[in-house]
Formats: sequence, C-alpha cells, structure tokens
Amino acid sequence: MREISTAALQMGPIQKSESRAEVVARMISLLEQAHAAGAVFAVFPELTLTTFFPRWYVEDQAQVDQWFEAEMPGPHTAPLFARARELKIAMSFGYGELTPEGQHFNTSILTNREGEIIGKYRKVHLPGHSEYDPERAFQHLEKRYFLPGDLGFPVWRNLGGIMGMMICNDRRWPEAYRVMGLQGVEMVTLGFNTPSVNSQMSSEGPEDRLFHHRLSCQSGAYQNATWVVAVAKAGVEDGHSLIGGSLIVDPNGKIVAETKTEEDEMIVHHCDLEACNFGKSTIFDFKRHRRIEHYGLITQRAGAEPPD
Ligand code: CDT
Repeated sequence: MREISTAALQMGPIQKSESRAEVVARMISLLEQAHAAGAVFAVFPELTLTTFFPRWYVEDQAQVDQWFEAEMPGPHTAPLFARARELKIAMSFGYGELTPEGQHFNTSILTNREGEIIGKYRKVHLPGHSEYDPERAFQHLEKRYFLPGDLGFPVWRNLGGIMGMMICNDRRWPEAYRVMGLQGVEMVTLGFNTPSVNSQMSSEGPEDRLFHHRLSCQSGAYQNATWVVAVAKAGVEDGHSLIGGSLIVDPNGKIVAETKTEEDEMIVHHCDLEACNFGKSTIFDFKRHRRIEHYGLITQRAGAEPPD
C-alpha cells in the first residue's frame, strides 16, 4: 500500500463582500477538520480566496486586481500556510495570480507537508469570452481576466506519489489528463466553479452539469489509471448558483466519495496509489498500446475541419 489520506475540502459560496481574512478562516477550519480525520493532503477549489469574479464585467483594472494575489504566501494567506505547516498537511488550492510583470493567471499551487510550494500550474483551457456579452444570462469573462497558462501540465513527486494539477474547465479536455498520464501521474487534483445553469442554454441545468462533471472526471481517471480529486466552490454567490459534487475518483473511474451539500464540506478517502498499477500495466500500458503515428492531428489542428 502507498496511501495518501486525501481530503477534498469543498467551499460554500463566497460573496463579493467577503474579505480574504474571512475566507482564510474558513479554509483553516476545514484544514483542521481534515487533520482530525487523519488526512495528510488537503485539496481546495479553483479561485478559493474570492468569489467567482469572472461573472462580473469590470473595466477598471485596479478594481480587477483586488481579486488577485501578488504574493504567495502573502499577507492574507500566511496564516493558512503557518497552520498547514503546524499540522504537517500538504495542500493544493487555486487563486488569481498577478505576476511581477503584471500578467494575470488562473493558478493553482501544490505544497509539501512542510508548507513549501513545490508546484505551480496555470489554467490552460480558459472558457468563456473577453467582452461583455448581452446574449448570455450571466457573464463568464475568464478570457478577459486571465492569460492562458504557460506552464503546460507538469507533474511533481509529493507524499510518495506522482501528482498533477488542472483547473475546472481543463477536466473536460482529455488531452490535459493524457499529458500527465504520459508522465505517470497517480493523482490529479482540480478545483472548479461550475455555474448550475448554462448561461447560453437555460434548459441545461444542475442535473446535466453534474452529469458532465462526473463523466469528465471519471473518464479521465479511468483512461489514465489515476486518482482524480475534484473540488467545488459551490452554492449561491450574489444570486449566482454553482454546482457542488466534489468527488474523489479511483483509478478505475469509480466515485469513492462525493459531497452532499453546497456548503463548506469535507470528504476524505485513503487513496492507495498502488491501485493505479493494474490499469497502467494492462489496458492503459501506454508504451505497448498507443499508436502515436495516428495522433498527429491532435497537436497540428485546434478546430474541427470536416471533409468537403
Ligand atoms: N471555472 C470554469 O472553468 N467553469 C467552466 C464553466 C464552463 S461552462 C461549461 C467549467 O468548465 O465548469
């Protein structure tokens, strides 16, 4: 057995008016619950520290920058890192990153049990649009506020296993899992903020949204023989609803734990990384079975081009 006791720490809604201090206090409380439950690894959502701000159209960049962190750890997050170090619990969480060069990314970090940042990922697949869209029921302005990630999909050795990160919309793209699968990934963590209703099709509601979410995480886990830990920011933020459904998925693609609420909620599972071995050495033994001579279009072409 090579177990990582992993806690998926779902966050309930964060209103626009809530301060970083209030959010970090909630995160520390969840971290303490995770430690009490025996977890050594805690996974938080995408953009954990703020409301899901891409729903708001803002032209004043100074106002936008208030949703970003120029330092990590910074003044607001230092107490979280200090508590994680005391509890010897590794973490992953997402936040808006403002670089010294003035670039903005939708970022996630990975720490070890000493509270040191050992990995950083910047969201590659940014959904939505960059200008105000009056046709939508609400806005999804990730393409306005963030640059596409420039770090690829690396993996890191942590807690005796091989870990990778993705963020929200990335989970719908098999390429993201496969690039990590090709580096032997054993646990993929991801946070998400998924609106409960499609802003461009009101008939696509929470049931469909949860179905697509589970489908994406379960297929990614199965097809790469890896654990997937997917963590929501959920509930109603300033009148806008986000799905819950935080999941821990085993390397067979089966859900072994799922949250039941849209509030701050913890689920924990003892994830045995040895459970990845069977899939990785049989049906998904990539070296034996992949036929890369037929996959060229995957990297040569972004959009579909049907034949004449
Ligand atoms: N945050 C994020 O990436 N949300 C997107 C919404 C896209 S609409 C399908 C998601 O993939 O959940």
